[in-house]
Amino acid sequence: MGFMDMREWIALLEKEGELRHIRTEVDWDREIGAIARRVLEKKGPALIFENIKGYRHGRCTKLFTGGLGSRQRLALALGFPKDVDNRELVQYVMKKNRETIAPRIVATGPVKEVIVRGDDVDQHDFPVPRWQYLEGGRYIHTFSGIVTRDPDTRAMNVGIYRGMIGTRNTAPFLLIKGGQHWGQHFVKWEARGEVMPVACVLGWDPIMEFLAGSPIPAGVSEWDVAGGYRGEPAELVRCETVDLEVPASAEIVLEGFISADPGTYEKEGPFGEFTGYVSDIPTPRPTMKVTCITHRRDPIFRGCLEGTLPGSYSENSVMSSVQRAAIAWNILNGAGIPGIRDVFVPPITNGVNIHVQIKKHYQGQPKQIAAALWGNSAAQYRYKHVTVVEEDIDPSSYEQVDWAIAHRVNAGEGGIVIFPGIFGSPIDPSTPIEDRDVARLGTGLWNRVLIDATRSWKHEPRPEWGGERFPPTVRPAAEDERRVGERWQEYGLEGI
Ligand SMILES: Cc1cc2nc3c(=O)[nH]c(=O)nc-3n(C[C@H](O)[C@H](O)[C@H](O)COP(=O)(O)O)c2cc1C
Ligand SMILES: [Mn+2]
Repeated sequence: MGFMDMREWIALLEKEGELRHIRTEVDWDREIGAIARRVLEKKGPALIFENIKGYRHGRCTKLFTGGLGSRQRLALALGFPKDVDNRELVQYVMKKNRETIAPRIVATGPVKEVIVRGDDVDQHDFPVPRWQYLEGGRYIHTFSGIVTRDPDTRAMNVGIYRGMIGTRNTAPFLLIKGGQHWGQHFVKWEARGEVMPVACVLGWDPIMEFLAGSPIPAGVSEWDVAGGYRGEPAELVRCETVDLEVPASAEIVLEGFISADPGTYEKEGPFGEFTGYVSDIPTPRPTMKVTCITHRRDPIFRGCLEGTLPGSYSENSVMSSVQRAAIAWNILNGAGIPGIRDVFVPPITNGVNIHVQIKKHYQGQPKQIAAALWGNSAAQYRYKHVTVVEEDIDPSSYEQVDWAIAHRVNAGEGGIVIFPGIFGSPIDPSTPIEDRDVARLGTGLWNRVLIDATRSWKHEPRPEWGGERFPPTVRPAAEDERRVGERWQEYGLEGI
């Protein structure tokens, strides 16, 4: 299942009643972002803005956002009914993440309808929002697939990394050298004394953002995995000015390069981050120099409002709730851990918290689960708090998980385990600033926590508890529930 391009995806949303056109004039400066926030709060539809102040005419007049802003729309993008359950969707993604179909290179495509080079390049030609009033600029890359190539293997990577308009043809990015795949490429290009070629893809099959926003294993090209999801090769065209390939039916592509010379760095930030907090002061960052822009006729700009708050789930958090669960489950399977029943990532946490449901096979299994997750690079920004429950607890129910935490956790007996000083997110506001110093430490440092909310096997099974290690619950006996159910009307309790 896949879409030819973003227009086909928009057409499906329209048919499903999941899209609104906004034809009233709106300002790219703060107003679009505030509308998008309110629509997320109201669990509303995807939006196309068609009348943006200063962009009534010109190169680009439309902006699309919120396509993956609900679980229902994510299900549609993956070819499922809107009400598919977590486990089914996560298991599909686990399988598809491991399938690859290599892309096909084609001579040309709609993305080449207009080509802009050299002095004609001006990123201000696009209706790029300042999404939030505290942000340091207009964030052109919030939902772009950023393409780079490993100079050794030639494999391409596609990741979502935020970038802001600097000057007409420059864009500083949050480029972290450590865990992120383009960061690993950047280090290799730097070692060669060369600049890193970059292509930024705005708007294509939503599978692109779904894959680019979460870690597919290093060395595996997201273009190949996208082919697996689509069931046919992605059709790519060669870029004009860099040795990279991009989808032939993308809306907009910006080509260029990033130098490791700090003299080329420009200031980036503040930005409203996925945590729901606005990041620190503007910081000098690796900066893309744009050499060429190609786009479709009448292109549609694609961006997202980042940042999750209670009651308002960003596109990232909706995607992460499925993708980060699938990635974790594949890691646990790869580690050979038995008995994994379900994995749930609460969308409000973006995968910083994760709940794993198991059939307990042995004492110490929850610690093995936490160790496997924390030992994987996919844990760079995620899986800070791992909670493990047994099969009688629904991991997607806070109430059930909380009950298990209240009555099955013995913190001093290994129920709470802290793993201090391990690699982690540099953008977590709960981490002291000195532990977020990427320049000094190479990454952020986290104190991770396991909450083992499974019943301890150190407790002796007792005959009076039916051979269990924990006492029976207050639930009535099955036969009593049945009898009462049968006589419900007789009691005069029908309708209750
Ligand atoms: C909307 C959005 C914005 C993101 N911004 C950044 C960012 O600025 N820097 C970063 O390193 N990761 C960012 N991420 C997370 C990366 O996309 C994610 O870690 C992904 O795995 C990167 O691709 P890679 O694994 O191929 O490196 C963002 C994700 C989303 C969905
Ligand atoms: Mn990758």
